Amino acid sequence: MTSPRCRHDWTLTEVRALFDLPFMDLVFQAQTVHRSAFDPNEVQLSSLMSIKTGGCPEDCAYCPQSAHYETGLEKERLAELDRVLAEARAAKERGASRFCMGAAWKRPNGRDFPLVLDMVRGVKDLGMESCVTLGALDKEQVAALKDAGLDYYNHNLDTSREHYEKIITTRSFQDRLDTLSLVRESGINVCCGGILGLGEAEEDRAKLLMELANLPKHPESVPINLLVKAEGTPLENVADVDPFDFVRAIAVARILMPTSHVRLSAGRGGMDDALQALCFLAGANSIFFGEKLLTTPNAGAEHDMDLLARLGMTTQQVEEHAAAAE
Ligand code: SAM
Ligand code: DTB
Ligand code: SF4
Repeated sequence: MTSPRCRHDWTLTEVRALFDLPFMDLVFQAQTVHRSAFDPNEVQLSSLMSIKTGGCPEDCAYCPQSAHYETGLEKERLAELDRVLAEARAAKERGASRFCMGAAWKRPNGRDFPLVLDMVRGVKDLGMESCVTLGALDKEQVAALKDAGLDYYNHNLDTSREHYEKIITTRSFQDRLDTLSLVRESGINVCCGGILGLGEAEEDRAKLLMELANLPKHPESVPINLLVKAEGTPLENVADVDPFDFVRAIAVARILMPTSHVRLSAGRGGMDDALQALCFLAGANSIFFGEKLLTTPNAGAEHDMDLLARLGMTTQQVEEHAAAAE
């Protein structure tokens, strides 16, 4: 495998031209790039747990956890350390290499934050990679997470800068970039991606992927979520994404960020096996694995293992992983 060149100067015209390619040409190009950096038959498994559910002050129009909408979700306090580590252990036994803990916060508070640091340490002690997503962070919090041994911080840009303000009004696109740059400077790996199906145009998808690829360093992990429509949110009745357009976005992400793990993220529950296989062909090489995402059902773990076996795919072990070198 020769290391592909990572570019950070993509233009919108170039990215749109990729989206405009005939489907077969695009997927072929993406698979070719994929093979230059990765074993095309290997997939990385991350398991998710919501450590603090609901009651979030942000108004993200897609999110069942926002306090702005009546979604019927029961609000919960921060989970106990023992329960978190029991879930992490179970995820490891099922084959997950990374444990991702999500909190419905705008930013972590002083009372709960030290407890999250204990969770990170506990997950590391199990020999798993750790990831958290806690909202905006300041410099001190980033340093404390790094000290605790955090491997990845998830903080999504979600959509284009222009579409962003139609989806979230309680924070700005720039706020997200600011936290991402603190995380990047600290040496913690960046997990950053977006959601398709927010009523965005194809141009917004191109702009989102261009924004990610033109960051000073590509995020090591790029989750591409398909909106899970949640009752009570403003987007509960938004139009479906054409499945081939979803595959196109995966393929473009792969071409733009050749050495990043592109994660086929939320929304797999509504996809059939053939569509998921197409996503792997287009360069996806990571999934969320386990019965639940944060608050909504995921594709079942048993079914996933069966699907991977039918495709002759293997799972990445923690030891094999080295942060993508650029
Ligand atoms: N509150 C923190 C934040 O927003 O950064 C962390 C948790 S938040 C639930 C993590 C990510 O989940 C969001 O950035 C969004 O991309 C994704 N997400 C939330 N609701 C979703 C949904 N209904 N469908 C797909 N992705 C969703
Ligand atoms: C990401 O990009 N997707 C995950 C994770 N990062 C934290 C979350 C998906 C949430 C889907 C809706 C839910 O289950 O609440
Ligand atoms: Fe809160 Fe995160 Fe949901 Fe937005 S996506 S409402 S910040 S939990």
